[in-house]
Amino acid sequence: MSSAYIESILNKQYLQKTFNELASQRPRKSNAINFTYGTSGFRMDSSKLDIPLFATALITFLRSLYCNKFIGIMITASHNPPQDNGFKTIEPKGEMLPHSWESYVTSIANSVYENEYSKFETNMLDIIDTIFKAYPLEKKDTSLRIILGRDTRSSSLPFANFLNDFFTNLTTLKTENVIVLDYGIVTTPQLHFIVRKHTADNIFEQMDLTKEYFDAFFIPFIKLLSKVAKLQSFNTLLIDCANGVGALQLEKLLPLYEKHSPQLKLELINTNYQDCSKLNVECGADFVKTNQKLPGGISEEVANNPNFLFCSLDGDSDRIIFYCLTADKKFCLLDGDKMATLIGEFFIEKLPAPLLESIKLGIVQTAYANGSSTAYIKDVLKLDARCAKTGVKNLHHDAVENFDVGIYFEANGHGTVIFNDKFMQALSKYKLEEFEMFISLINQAVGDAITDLFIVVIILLLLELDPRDWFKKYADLPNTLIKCVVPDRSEFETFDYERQLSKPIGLQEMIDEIVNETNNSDKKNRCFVRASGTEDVVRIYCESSKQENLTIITTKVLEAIKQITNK
Ligand code: NG1
Ligand code: ZN
Repeated sequence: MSSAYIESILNKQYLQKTFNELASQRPRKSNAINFTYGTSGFRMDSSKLDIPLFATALITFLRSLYCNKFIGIMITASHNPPQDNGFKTIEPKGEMLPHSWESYVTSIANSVYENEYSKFETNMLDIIDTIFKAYPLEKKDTSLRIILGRDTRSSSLPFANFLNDFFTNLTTLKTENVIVLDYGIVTTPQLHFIVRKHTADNIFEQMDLTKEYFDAFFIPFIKLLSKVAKLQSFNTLLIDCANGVGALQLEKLLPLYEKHSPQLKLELINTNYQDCSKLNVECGADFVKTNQKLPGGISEEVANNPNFLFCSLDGDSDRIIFYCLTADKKFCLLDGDKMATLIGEFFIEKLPAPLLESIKLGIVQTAYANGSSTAYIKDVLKLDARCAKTGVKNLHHDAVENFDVGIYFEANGHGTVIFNDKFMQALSKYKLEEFEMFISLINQAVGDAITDLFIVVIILLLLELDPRDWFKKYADLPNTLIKCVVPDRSEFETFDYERQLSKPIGLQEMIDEIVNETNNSDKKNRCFVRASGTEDVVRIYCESSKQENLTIITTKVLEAIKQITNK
């Protein structure tokens, strides 16, 4: 396939017309936005997303023709505020867009400003040409296969409608070769599952795959729950749904769950997904992790009830954070680091020693993992702990490349476990029926709040572990994560898995000095700065064994950033 072929099946008039309509509403180059397709796609205030939407649509069109398979687009801005939105594409097997294509989609979005509108067509075709020079393919029996999904935001439906129209009108391919399936409001992990399923089973029409998704993970969950003799430490799990899609999906699941008369009660709060202005507001995984306090919607009586374990999902249900209160009302955060270590511990406890010795089991974290968790993994669990760049895509790759069983989690609660054939073959030699069932709870394709919920609950119940004892496994170092607005965040370049800055020149040396000045004998001060991929800010993370050091360090680092960026 070549760009000439693509050109021959493009409805260029429609493309140009659509583009002109969008571009005419945009500011000219002088006050243009520099769009970046990061690890979580495009994400920003929904009013600015028209060009990124166009770019995402076009790259998805090209990618689908190139792969000749289904490609998904998820419309969501995850934990961001209600006015934001975003898009990311999902590959045929459920993965994220390959890195090189991320730069193509970024170029398409930014080409809008680099050229007069009249030159648009040539420029677009140049980009398409570059892509197909890098990825030549001879086949011509192509078809366009797209799957759409969205979260509950008010801007998500108009974006989905645009995409439906766009794909239907963009090509001169025969209608039977253009398949656009719109799955409506789904969680991000559900859409990954759906795309994967269409690819694996060669399904060409829309089916009830959200039911299949639930069956795949929910049935083993129910079976494992029935093996728990008696609930010991908590009897109710209160799920904060962030007023998002998790509420809609779990409300469907709850009646099925209750039919099994389980001992463990599941209760949902913050379920008002119909009111888009409430999404992630004073609730949800990000709110709880950042503020280290209970979300809105929990009564005093429930908060004080020792039989409750709590958890919060984020806006598109791919992250989850657990928490509980001690008898003296201390808030205990059970975040991604705590989940990764819990799962590691469960594997160590349940797998026979010879099997454990024959495989590589390890944990992948990011620079944001608390230093105490990393020390616990290495010193207590005696597992390999690796650091990857922010974004689950990076953790996933690292886990696949380095481990037979790779547990990966970002501190914010986004992660899962992957295992390879070597592990599955080794496991099959032992008759570990319960453990095999446990394995089937895991959504290996992507971090998934709902399946992570099942995993954690089952581990706690099977290990008879009180959530407060889980919390006590190690004590987090005091830490803080703040944002800083800078003139141009693209000036911040990092190395060493984002733990150090190479640019702006001189800033890393200043940070090192600030960190060393206040270091205690334990040398546990740590501070790093990196540009966010999802917000127009840089993030400053700092941890220390002494709480009072945090303000001292971050205040000085903020001053250093100001000094350097205002030069
Ligand atoms: P950025 O904005 O690049 O820091 C945030 C989270 C990531 C990841 C992405 C995608 C932190 C510090 N960063 O990325 O972990 O979840 O959003 O949602 O939590
Ligand atoms: Zn999310």
